[in-house]
Amino acid sequence: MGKYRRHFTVVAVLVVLGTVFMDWLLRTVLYLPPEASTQARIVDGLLRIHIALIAFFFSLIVVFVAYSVIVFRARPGEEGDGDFIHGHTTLEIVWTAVPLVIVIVLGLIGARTLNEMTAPQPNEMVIQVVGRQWSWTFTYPDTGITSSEMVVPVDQPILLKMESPDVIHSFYVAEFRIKQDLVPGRVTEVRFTPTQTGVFLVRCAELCGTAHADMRAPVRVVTQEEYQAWVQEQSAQPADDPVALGQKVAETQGCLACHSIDGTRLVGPTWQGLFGKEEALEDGRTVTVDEAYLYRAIVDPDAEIVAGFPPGVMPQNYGEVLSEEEIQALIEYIKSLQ
Ligand code: HEC
Ligand SMILES: [Cu+2]
Repeated sequence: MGKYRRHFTVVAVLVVLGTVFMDWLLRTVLYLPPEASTQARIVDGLLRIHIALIAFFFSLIVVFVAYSVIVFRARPGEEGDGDFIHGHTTLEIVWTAVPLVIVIVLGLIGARTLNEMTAPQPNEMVIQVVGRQWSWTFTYPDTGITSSEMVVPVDQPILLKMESPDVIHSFYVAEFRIKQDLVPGRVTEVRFTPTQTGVFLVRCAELCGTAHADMRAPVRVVTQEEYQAWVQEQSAQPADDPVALGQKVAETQGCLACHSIDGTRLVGPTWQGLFGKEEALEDGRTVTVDEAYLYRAIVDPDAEIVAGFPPGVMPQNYGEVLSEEEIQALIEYIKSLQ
């Protein structure tokens, strides 16, 4: 060791400098979206610890290798063998114990972070979330409001209870740093407390089929007053206007994720100009679109398949989940889209 002291000192200094540089570099190049929830701050704290450790080990390894290659290289004419070293018990104990301690400590910090993120908060607001192929619906049990966008007051602790009727989806809002799977047959939960007003985006983070990439919904974080105003506005829906009700149902049941109302071809046929049209079917027949056809198309989608569109994609259970009034309202809404 004695004759290498100078080398070790130089290497130690280089490792420290390398760590500081790498830590700075990683924090600069790794783009993180704004922190918009209490959970975001907690997660980013954990991330910072990890980045510092990554910077240290990267620097440790690269500096040792580079220093050895450059300083201890064979000079021209140097033909002899290097020192023969057989094992080093102290070194082996150290490089086993140190990583072990690091992994255990990170595990403990991780567990504490998870606990903090999932801890129940005082006066939580519960929102029921349904994620399906390929849309999101948010229901507020307190007020009975159902919406295709999530609106929440800033600084209000939120508890989401989430369900999926079809396949696995994942609720992910980057600015909140939360991600939680929705698993068919189970209710999964996730908590967050938004700390900034603004519009954020829920994205489905679990590949769930054709229109997975379109499975997005806005989360609007607003002031308490704006939230109250939104609740008023939503509660004052004209329930006796079937077209308005139909539009609402189409938004919240995810119909509009697959059917456009402006002529665009999405996963399913557009609803624009649908009523009264001569529709070509996959089996070669042509039918006139009337109320009875629309009714069948909604409750038993695979009975008649529109030419050029896939069978089995449109959910088969609308006959069970929608009330008769809602189906009639949907038909009125489609009729209004001329
Ligand atoms: C996951 C995608 C998807 C969703 C969600 C969806 N549909 Fe469809 N829909 C389709 C596809 C694909 C077709 C064409 C194949 C067929 O005829 O079944 C279709 C066909 C239809 C048709 C016949 C259209 C035509 O041109 O003749 C109607 C009407 C319809 N859907 C209504 C609805 C209603 C109402 C909802 C919501 C309650 C809904 N759909 C939800 C995919 C979807
Ligand atoms: Cu999904």
